[in-house]
Amino acid sequence: MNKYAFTLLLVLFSSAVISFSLPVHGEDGYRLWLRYDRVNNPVRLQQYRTLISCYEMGTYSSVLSAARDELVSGLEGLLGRTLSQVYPEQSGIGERCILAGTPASSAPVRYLHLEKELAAAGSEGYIIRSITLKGRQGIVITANTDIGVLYGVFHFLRLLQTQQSIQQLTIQDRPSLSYRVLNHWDNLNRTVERGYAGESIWNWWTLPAYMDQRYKDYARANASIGINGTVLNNVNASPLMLTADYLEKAAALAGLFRSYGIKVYLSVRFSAPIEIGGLKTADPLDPEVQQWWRQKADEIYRIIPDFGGFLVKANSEGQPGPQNYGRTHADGANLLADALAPHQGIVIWRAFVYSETPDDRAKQAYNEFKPLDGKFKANVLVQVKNGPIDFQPREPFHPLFGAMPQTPLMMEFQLTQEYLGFSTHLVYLAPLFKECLDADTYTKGKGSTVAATITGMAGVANIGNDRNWCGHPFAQANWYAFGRLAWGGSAAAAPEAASRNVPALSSAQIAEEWIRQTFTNDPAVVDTIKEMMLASREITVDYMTPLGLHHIMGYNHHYGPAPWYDKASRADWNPVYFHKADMAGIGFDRTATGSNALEQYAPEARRQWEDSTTCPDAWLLWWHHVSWSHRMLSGRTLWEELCHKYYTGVDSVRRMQSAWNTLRWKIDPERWEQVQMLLTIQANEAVWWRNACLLYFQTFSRMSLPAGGELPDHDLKYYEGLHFYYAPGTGVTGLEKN
Ligand code: GCW
Repeated sequence: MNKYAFTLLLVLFSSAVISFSLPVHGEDGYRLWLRYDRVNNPVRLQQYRTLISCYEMGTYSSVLSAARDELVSGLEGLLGRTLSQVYPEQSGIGERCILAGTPASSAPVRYLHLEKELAAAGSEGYIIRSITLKGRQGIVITANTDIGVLYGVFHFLRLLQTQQSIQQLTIQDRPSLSYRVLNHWDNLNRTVERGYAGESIWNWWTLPAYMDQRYKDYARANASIGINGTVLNNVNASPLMLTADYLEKAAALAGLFRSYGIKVYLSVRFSAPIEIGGLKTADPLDPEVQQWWRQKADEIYRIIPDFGGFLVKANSEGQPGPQNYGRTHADGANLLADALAPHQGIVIWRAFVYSETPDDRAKQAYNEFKPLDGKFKANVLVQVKNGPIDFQPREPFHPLFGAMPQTPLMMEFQLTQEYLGFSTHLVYLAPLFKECLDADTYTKGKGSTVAATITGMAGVANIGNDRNWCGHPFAQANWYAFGRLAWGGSAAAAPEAASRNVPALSSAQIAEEWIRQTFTNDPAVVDTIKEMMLASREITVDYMTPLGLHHIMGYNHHYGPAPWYDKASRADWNPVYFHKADMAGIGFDRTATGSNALEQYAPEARRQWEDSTTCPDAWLLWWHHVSWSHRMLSGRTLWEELCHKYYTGVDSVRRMQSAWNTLRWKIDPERWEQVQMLLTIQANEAVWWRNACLLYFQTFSRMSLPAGGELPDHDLKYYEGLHFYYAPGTGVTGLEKN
């Protein structure tokens, strides 16, 4: 073989190797918002390359080595070149180095004397600064703790990923809430209650020996947005979770997550002492039961020394609880709190309770919990859903916020879109979260926002083992937004936030950050996507549950519209219970003439809703039963407005489709195509919601659909007759009908 033929062969061979070693999945969404592709803006790239040429780390702990790995892989990807590690002398740094560490772990950081700034950073905050030390320029990322350094590293990488200037940095940040926790509703058989992104990411079968790469990437993603806790299993909990075998598995995850500042928590079943402990009772006042929980807690802390604590759903939707023994929620929570207290663990006790009584379901949690304020042990937090019913597309804030001043409260938001189109609808939830967090409870006078009444935030996870984690490429944004809002969504949140020197994050800012990191920094594309995202929640409200309607979806699986449904065994599981449509009108009267749920709010809060002639249209049917010809604030009659909303909702989804179509060649083909297909589903389902709901409500209003509007392509009977086998998220066998 001559020299040229040999060279040719070599070239062919190496290109074959290169093409085989390219990632099999193009842009498949797996990397979430941590893509670290080379910066494609030449001016920025130049700046970054000029300012960064090496790095120095404080002496390693496992957290600092996670920080170093992230910093190096992130910077090398973004800058497109390798960085050298420099080992600094006592008081110096390498030229153009990133210096990361705490004063305790790094001599040059100590030499900078940032004590004053660090005093304000708390135990999780950080400082990022441009510095000059002995004539050498660099950037320092420092904190009081190793985890603060890791958070700082992620912040720094975000600056580069979103192509911000890194000249003259003077950043100081810290979280506004102490507990920022994901709640997985994952079962031990890997089904996920209300999960629409495949199976559970926890492979309980192969744990603890096999540690999937996903577990680490999950931890990285969470740490990058400041999430510091995860509840691994469903609140409808299996008692098996507390057996030695499963605790081993949880311990393996905890061991990995520890390097990312994430504590593991477990949901527990209140009757576990009976089911796995062989006791006759789970009565919280029984000494044997108390001892059983104490021993269980000791056992857990022996293998998970930094275990976070327990999350409990008790006496709710059939779950056992203290009331089975005539005891209160406080008795139940305190039982577990006492067991965890010696280990600094906490109990997160859910307030999502309602029973089969004639009383308005919206009032029950408040009635149950408000009198218990002051009765909980110090390590109990009460976790309250954002609204008084159940994660609907729009609800007023829960009346418990601000009503239990002696009890720390956790906010519970739902990231998984149980009631907002599963993972086939594009719905960006930050505006829903912000609407609640920014609402004024007036419980301590004007400006007592919901955010100011909480100590932590829980998000019901939307994560599964789908390649892109969340099913819909845009559902990732809800995970991202949850973390960012728990970190910095409320300037006013107590008490640490007072020392944050940055304003509260807005939905738009969070969307922009996410788009730039996840899709592209091209400003025109960012704007188009951002506009879609910001409008999407209101659009969904319009085509699903406008004007304060709620809970009118399919029974059990909660898929699609079923406002007619009235066959559930309990009244308050039926859509008809919630909309109360009749010949006279529609809506739930929760004023003094009705259930008077209004009285659970402070007078100033009440005032905005209590009069049907001044109540904002968006909330009207939540609070009032009004006639079909009621005059809305918009000037239309109720029936006209209802039609208008449903029709506008559909039109707006179609506008989202057109907007997306303009991005055909501007983002990667894989995700473009996925979203395009999903938007088609969303558009079809919006039409379905509109037609089914309007045809049904029309049987009461007896008024006509808008002249010239699209006519329903089926009659009401057809919509009523639809049923769905294998709708995801219920864990049912497929034979059950809706
Ligand atoms: O929204 C309802 C869901 C249930 C869920 C319950 C809860 C985990 O339909 O699937 O159960 O809320 O929050 O406990």
